[in-house]
Formats: sequence, C-alpha cells, structure tokens
Amino acid sequence: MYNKAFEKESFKKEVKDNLKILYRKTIEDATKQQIFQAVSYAVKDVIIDQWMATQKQIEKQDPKTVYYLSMEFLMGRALGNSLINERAFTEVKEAMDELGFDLNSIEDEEPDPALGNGGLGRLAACFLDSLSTMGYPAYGCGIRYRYGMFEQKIENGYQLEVPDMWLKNGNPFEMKRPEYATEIRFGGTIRVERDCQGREKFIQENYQSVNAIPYDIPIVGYGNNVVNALRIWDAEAINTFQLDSFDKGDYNKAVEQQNLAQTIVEVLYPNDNHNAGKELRLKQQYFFISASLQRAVAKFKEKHDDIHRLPEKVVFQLNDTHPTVAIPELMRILMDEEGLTWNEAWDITTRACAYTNHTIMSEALEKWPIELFSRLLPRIYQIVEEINRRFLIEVDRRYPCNQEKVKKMAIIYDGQVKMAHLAIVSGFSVNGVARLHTEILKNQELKDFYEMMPQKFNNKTNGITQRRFLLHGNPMLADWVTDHIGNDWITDLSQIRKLAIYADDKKAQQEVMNIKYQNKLRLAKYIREHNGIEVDPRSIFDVQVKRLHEYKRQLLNILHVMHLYNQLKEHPDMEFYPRTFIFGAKAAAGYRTAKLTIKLINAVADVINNDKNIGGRIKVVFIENYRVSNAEMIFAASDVSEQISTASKEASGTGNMKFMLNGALTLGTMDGANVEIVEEVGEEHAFIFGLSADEVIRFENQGGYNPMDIFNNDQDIRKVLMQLINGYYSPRDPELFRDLYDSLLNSRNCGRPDTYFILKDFKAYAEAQKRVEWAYRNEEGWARSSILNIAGAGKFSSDRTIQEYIDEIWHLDKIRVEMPE
Ligand code: HBZ
Repeated sequence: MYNKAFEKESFKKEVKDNLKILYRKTIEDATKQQIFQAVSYAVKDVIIDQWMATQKQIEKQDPKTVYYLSMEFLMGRALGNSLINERAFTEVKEAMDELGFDLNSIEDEEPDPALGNGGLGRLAACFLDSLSTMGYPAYGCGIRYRYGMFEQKIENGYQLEVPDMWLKNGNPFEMKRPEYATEIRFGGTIRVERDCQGREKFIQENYQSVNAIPYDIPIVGYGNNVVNALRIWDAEAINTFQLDSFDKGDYNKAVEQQNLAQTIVEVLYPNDNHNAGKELRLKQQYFFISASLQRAVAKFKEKHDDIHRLPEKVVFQLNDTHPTVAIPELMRILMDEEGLTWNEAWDITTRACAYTNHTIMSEALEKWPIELFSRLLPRIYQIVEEINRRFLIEVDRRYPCNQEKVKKMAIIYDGQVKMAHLAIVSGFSVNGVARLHTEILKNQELKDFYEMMPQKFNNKTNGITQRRFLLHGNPMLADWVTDHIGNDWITDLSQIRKLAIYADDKKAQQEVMNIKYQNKLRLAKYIREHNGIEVDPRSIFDVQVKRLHEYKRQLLNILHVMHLYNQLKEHPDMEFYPRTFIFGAKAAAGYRTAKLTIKLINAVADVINNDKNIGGRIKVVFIENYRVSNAEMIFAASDVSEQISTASKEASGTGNMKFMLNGALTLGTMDGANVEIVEEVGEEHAFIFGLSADEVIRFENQGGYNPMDIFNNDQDIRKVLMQLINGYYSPRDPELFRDLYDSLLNSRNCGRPDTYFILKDFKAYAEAQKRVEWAYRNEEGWARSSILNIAGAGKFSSDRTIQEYIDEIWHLDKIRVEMPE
C-alpha cells in the first residue's frame, strides 16, 4: 500500500536538493515556506511522470473526454491531498519527521486556492478528484483569478474583507502552457461579406482583444497513476506597448487592451446564489469559455478530420448557467471558423452540451440586458437571437398562438437574455443536484420546459470525495474504519455500510466516541488559538458552517441560542447539557443582512461567553475565515450538523454529507439532499423539523403568512425579538439589529416579512434541539447513531455521482495508466 516513487531516503535528498536549487539554502536555515515549496516540487516531480504517462495513454486510446466548464473550482490545498492520492502521506510524514519537520505544519504553509464561493465550486473540485480516481479523462476549465475568495477578518464583531493573495509565493503545482495561448475578442462590429459561393461570412471589426494563457494544475487520481488537468486561464495584453507610437488611436487602444487584460481575471465575484449582473462578469465568462472551446476544438482536430464527430469524443458540462455562452460560442466556432451550416453546427452543439442547475433562488438567475450583451459579444448575440427565433417557432408549433408560453420560455424577452433558457433549449441534458431539487425544477420552476422536453431532465444527487473529507481530514476515524472493514471504502464508499454491524458493539461505540473526542480537542485548541475562547470538549459541538445567506437561516440558529440563554438566566438550575455553538460563514461583501447576522452572532457570543453566571454551559464561537482547510478539521470534530435551510431553497447541500461521513447527526429540514440522507440513515438517527417544501411553496403561493400572530402569541419568541431592538446585545447602539427585526416582522422593500419562515419554524426547531439534548445524554444511543451515520454515508461519495453522470450523460471511456518499474 505504499508508493515506491516516494522512497524515503531519495525523497529527503530531493527536498534538500530543491532547497539548494530554489533558494541556495540548507535544510537548517530554510524557512517553513521554503520547505513547503521544496517538498511540493519533490511531489510534483513524481506527479509529472504520471501526468506524462496519462497523456501518452490518452494519445494512444483517444477516449471520450469531459470538459467541466466552471467559473469556480474551490480546490483547497494541493500538497496533502496529492500525497493522500499518491498513497504516500505516511511515508512522506515520516521522511519529514526525520528531517525535523511536522508535515501538518508544512501543509499549513500552503495558501488555500479558493477560486470558488461555496458548494458549487467545491462540488467541481470533488468531481475532478473522482474523475481522476475512477480513471476518466477530464479537463476542468476555469479562470486563474489573481485574487480568490476574500480572506475574512472579524474586527469588533464585523466582517472585513482582505484580498486573498494566493499567488504571492507562486504556485508550485501549476504549469504555464504559453504554447496554447489564444486570442479572445470583445466588442466592435460585425461586417457581413459573401464568399464566391454566395455564403455569408461574419467578420468582427474594431474589437478589443486579450490573450488567454492557460495554466495547468494536476489532478491526481487515487493510487492509479491517472493525472488529469485543471486548466485555468490567465489574461495578458495582446500587443505590447508601442511607446514610440504617436498615433493617438493606437495608443488609446493599446492602453485599453492592457487594462482589459489586467482587470478581466483580477477577482472572483464573492456572491453565491446572487447575480449582480456586472459587465465584467460577462467578460470573464466569455473569456474563459472562448479560450477553453477554441482549445478543445483544436485538440479534437489534431486527431480527427471530421468535425461532425465532435460529440463522440467531447462533452461539455456547464456548471450552472455561468458558462452558458459556450453554446453560442461553439456555434460560432463551427460556423464562422469551420465553415459548417447552421443545421450542422446546431446538431453538434446540442449533442455536446449539458447543463446542471444548482439553485431555484430567483435572484441567482442570470439575465443580461440585450444592450450590454450585444455590445460586448456582437456575433454571439446574433447567434443567440437566431437560436431564440428558431426555438419560438417550435414553441408556436407546440402551443399555437400562446403568448403566455412565449413570455415564460423565450430566451430573449423583455430586453433580456435569459441564460438558463438558453442552456435548457440548447443542451441535451438538464439536471438538478438532489432528488427533491430536480422534482421542484420539473414541477415548478422549469415546468414549461419539462412539459415540452421531458427527456432532457434528470437528477444527479451531489456527492463529496471521501479522500479529502475522511482520509485526509479525519485520519483517526479513517484508520478506525479501515481496521474494521478494510480499505476498499477509499475508492468504493458503498463498502462503508459494513460498519453497521458495529453500531451495537460497546467497544466500537467507545472507540468512535473517543476519536470524536480527540478531534474535538484538536478543534478546541484551534479555537483557543484563534478566538481566545476556552470551550469544553465534553460539551455538544453544534456546528453550522456554510456561506451566510438568509435562506440558510443562520439567524434561526442564533435566535435559538438567545432563547436558550434566556431560559438559563430565568431558570439557573434547569437541566441543561453544555453546548458549544460553532458558526463559520463568509457573507458576500455587499450583502447587508448577511453581514449584520455575523455581527449579531459575535455580539451574542460576547455576552454569553463572558457571563460568569451560567457556568460556561453555553459557548458561542464564530470561526474566522471559514474555508476548505479548516472545514476538514471542523467536520471531524462535530456532533451536530445544522442543515436548517427553508425547505425547497437549498438545492442539495454538500456540507451535510461531510458531517455525516464524519459521524455527526443531522439537525435539519426536509430540504435538498437532507431528504436522501435521512432515507439512508433512518429518521430515528437524525433530528428533522419544520415546514416541508410543499408547505413552504403553498404559503408562498398564498403570498406568505403573518408572523405577527407568532410574535403576539409566543412569549419566548417575543422576548428574543425584543432583544434585537432593546440593546440587550448592543447597549451602545440599541438600533443596531433593527433591520434583522424588521426582516422578520415588517414587509421591507415591498417584500413579505419573514420570507424564510424563521418564526414559523422556530418552535419546531427548539423542540428538535431538545430532542438533540436528550439523545446526547444517552451516550450509547448517540454512539450508535453516529456509527450508523458513517455507515449510511456510502451513497454520498462523488464517485457515485460521477458514475451516474458517466452512465447517463457523458458516456466516457475509461483509461488505464501503467508506470514503468
Ligand atoms: O451548489 C450551491 C447550492 O446552493 C447547494 O445547495 C449545492 O449543494 C451546491 C452544489 O450543487 N450553489 C452555489 O454554491 N452557488 C454559487 O456559489 C453561486 C455562485 C455565483 C452565482 C450563483 C451561484 O452567480
């Protein structure tokens, strides 16, 4: 089970050699960062051989390849993960020990590549891990943002955003590929010419352009020598400055192109489930899509003469609507560059593109004003217009003279280009990301499309990679699992079911609880060091970590904490099992309510943590800068997994699966993949509460409900809500949390009050929390449930998800890569 390429003595020598070559340093006087770099280059050295072998095999076999097109890839650190997948972690850890370094602290030198916001970006990263591990050829295609997701600082309880300079020390794992540089054109005008056969030619003039330069990052499969690439594009100005040019027009254009190149890949938009509609965002989208597609077509043509056969070898998966310009861009390449007719190009495009929907939140839907779209992408716009024209003919054939249908389904309507409609009409597959989500798409959000083209719709319930979130993140539990059922679970998580027979085994129960305790000690230490808060590792670790969004209802959680605190104050002698409430969440920089919720959590934490009279029975911790690297440690240490979104709003969730795999019990609504989690583990091993998706949708169709009834009739809730506006948690500024109060009780911005049914679900939530407490008091029962959760997590491997994409959408060919001895 170990990798010969990482033989200890030669590995140590290579680390030392690298220090010499890179930094002119010996191991004694190198900094930790330099050690990290030297180790990473030594690891990369092994990876490169496998990467070349993979390329050679692909060259020989010519398998069908997926291009996973995504604005986001939330990769997390590469060093530890690569070592895990090389099956060399233990070996290298020992080698580093012998050199006098702790591998974990070397890992901490690596910045988290955070080229994503949350679930959607992390899903893309898990998918790449699974694709390589399962031996399928794949490219991830994205943007090399100079600044990834901002670093969150908490100052005086408020979130501050600090630029994430993840490339500051260079990225040892990436490889620049200047030989694949591609020109990308924006703006200008389209002139139509006719060739000798009278065919129209479309010529873009007076455009601005930038060079797209790819950087490849290796994606190492687990123990199989397969290395795919994440290809992220950087922008460079096309013509270097002609400083001697006195032609003013040229000079201005050169400056503009320089600026365009610099701004286009500057920063990741930090919104999740919200579309700000910024021009630069559309530029980013077209930039990486045009580059990726031009390259994919060129690569296909290196081996094939007949472009009509593209869909036999290539499939493009659109990760939400963000990459949807791929559709008209592929049409453009096929018609304007390859000389195909509309019908030929359409046939190819519609067999090569598939779309995944990740949300039903209306504010996330991408719509571009025609003015902006056609100015920035004039030729692309012409093509979208033609796709729309032809589609509306279809609609009219199916629903003659039905303006209602046109209004609801047109790609261009009301002065806007609707990207979801474009993706659905032009792709051969439309999938949701959990069963409930897909049903809502079919029966509500996309009902009209489902009715017209039901064969396109399918579900692919999300998954996560057990290699990062158990094997790397929770080594003690991983070893325990392997001791009991062998190590096949690493590449076949369905095996983990076999643990179920240990659920009633007293020894197994104690071992699992002890591992949890050790992981809680590790997190308690982190909290002591980062927050200066002392938490009791014997208390219940009750955790909600995810992006901050109203629909995810962190506000429900903290209001309930306020309520518990009130009860403890009123009845100091009540029975109460100590709890540590842990939050971690970034708010989009411009999302005021979300940022105010962070402030509230921290204000509540301040008061409760410093109240000597409650004997430390409640602690509240806000973990600063929640990201992939600290997430791994948090999941491992959690008892309770808070998955409390308003039913119907969370498309799937994937954190829920990471908690489960690490033995936490879910406290959640019947939303997203929670439904399937409960189905796998059994409702008696989770704490389910609240309105169902159907009930929420029914209320929404009635125009909401009246939260005032609850406010007037429920003293506990009233007391908590009054504390938002009487200065209880903000004596110097009693009005500070007024907006949160108003969001629950008063209609703001013509919206309904309590849009997310927080007060409506409060009581059910509080009751579910009581059930949690009583369950935890029964240590054996809890341990049993915890083991059954781990045992029930098999379905939620991204390996399973990817197999479904392959069987039902992509139809890829597997590759095998042997390394010479
Ligand atoms: O995608 C998330 C869903 O909210 C979550 O339920 C699901 O599990 C996950 C994977 O399928 N969606 C996102 O994370 N969405 C974004 O981050 C996003 C980013 C930019 C946008 C829109 C959405 O413009």
